[in-house]
Amino acid sequence: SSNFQFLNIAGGLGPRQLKSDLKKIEKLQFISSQSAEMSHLESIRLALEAGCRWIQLRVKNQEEAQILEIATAAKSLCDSYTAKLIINDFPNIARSVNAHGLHLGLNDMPISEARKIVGHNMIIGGTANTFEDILLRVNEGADYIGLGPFRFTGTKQNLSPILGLGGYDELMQRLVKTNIEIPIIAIGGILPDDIPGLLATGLHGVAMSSALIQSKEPKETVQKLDEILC
Ligand code: 3NM
Repeated sequence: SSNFQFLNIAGGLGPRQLKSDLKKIEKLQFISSQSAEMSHLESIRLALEAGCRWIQLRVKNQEEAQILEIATAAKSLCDSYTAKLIINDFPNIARSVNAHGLHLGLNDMPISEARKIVGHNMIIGGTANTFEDILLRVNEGADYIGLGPFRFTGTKQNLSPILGLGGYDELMQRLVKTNIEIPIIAIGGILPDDIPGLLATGLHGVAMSSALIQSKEPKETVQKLDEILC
């Protein structure tokens, strides 16, 4: 691809660096959601306009054909902002629209299975709530972990037990005692003011939906988040 050529001319990067560049995990992730006021695509446009460059399309309770349609539109929207698009739950859709990544929940197919569908260059993230979930995801070949929920949120149904700051602290401390290195993203009811405390536990970044959608000044919010997360 042209990306490959550019990187080689510019930096003479080898395959290892090239792969890690393709699989770079951003520190701020936006999760799409739908409400009476806003469609998934509108929420994605809001996040992109605000400056977010990592978007997860998370559509629940719709037919796969319909999700494919939304994903196709989301991909061209994200491309026009040079943002990464991650598709929740559907490896075949992630592959069809040539998304940057796939995210799988606790009850979805194993990451190792999904890997056969999407190939080795696609980012795959996995949800976790416990230390055992994290280890399973790592063993299956996840590229990042979404660990949550931080606090109660109405955005996700069937929420796992709430971790709170203490929960992250404990899990991150257990993780440093292993030789596992994987980016961990906190998720679930996170507000901008929570982030410094979360980062102090050793997390890589955060995923947010409602805090961004409900922000009165999304652009200022993302600017502030980027400053905290850099
Ligand atoms: N997963 P908001 S919490 C998609 O705990 C998702 O695994 C969660 O949206 C988990 O920022 C969540 O509005 C919702 O709470 C994130």
